[in-house]
Amino acid sequence: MKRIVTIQDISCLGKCSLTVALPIISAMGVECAIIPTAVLSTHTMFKNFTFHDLTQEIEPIVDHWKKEEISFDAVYTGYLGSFEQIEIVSGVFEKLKEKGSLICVDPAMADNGKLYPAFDEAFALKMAELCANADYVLPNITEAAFMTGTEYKERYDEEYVRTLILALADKGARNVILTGVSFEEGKTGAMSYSSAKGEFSYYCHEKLPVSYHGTGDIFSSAFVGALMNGHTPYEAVAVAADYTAECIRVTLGNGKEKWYGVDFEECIPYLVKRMEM
Ligand code: PXL
Repeated sequence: MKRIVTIQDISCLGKCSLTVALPIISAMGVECAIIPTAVLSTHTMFKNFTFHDLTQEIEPIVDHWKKEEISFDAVYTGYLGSFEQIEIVSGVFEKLKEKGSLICVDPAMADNGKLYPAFDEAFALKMAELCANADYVLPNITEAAFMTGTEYKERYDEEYVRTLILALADKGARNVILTGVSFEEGKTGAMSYSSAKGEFSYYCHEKLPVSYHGTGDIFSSAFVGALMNGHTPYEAVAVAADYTAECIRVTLGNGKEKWYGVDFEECIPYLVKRMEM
């Protein structure tokens, strides 16, 4: 069985970060070790959330694993809370990276043209440094714009998207998967770029009329799970995109608030079937 480790916070309620990565990756038949970077009562879109930092735990956990000679097929990072955590995680990549292990970075820090409440532009540039060491980076357009100092555009063409991706690839990321890329009404998808091949590819599907919180985490978790199941990067993007869209479709019918997150649990049977296609 493949084994990965994901490094991100536990938002105890609100369906994002570790509470989605762990069940999704496990359901895909991949062992999912975790390094929780902080414990919050909810994600930061709720008011009055509690926060307990676990930065000091990260290195001792990794050092223990090194002594036990544990290895990982992938290291996948999501929401990180501070400059210090990014620095530490960058060192963790060095410690845990072995021949063939993949580094996947989701710079979960912004959406819809805005940084999440805890972050500023300097933080985005620091996150870009972490992305430079990654095999796969999985930003949305807002995150890619902040990390490359590019103007965020709500309406754009293919040239804008390619420029954004190339700017990230130039910083060192080996593969860029830009999510939420839409060129026509009613459709959305992900534009991927491989630096080694110098090739772009685009996977698109139906765009549903609502966007829910936490769907970036769902996409990245399913992408990592599909890669670990031997899918090509293009197929892994397709699995992740179709699963995310299915989660949104199901949640729409359930009448939930959009900041709460999607009912990804209901779609796990779909994900498992979709992986076999
Ligand atoms: O879904 C990304 C995410 C993860 N973790 C925390 C968050 C968010 C987005 O707001 O606040 C704590």
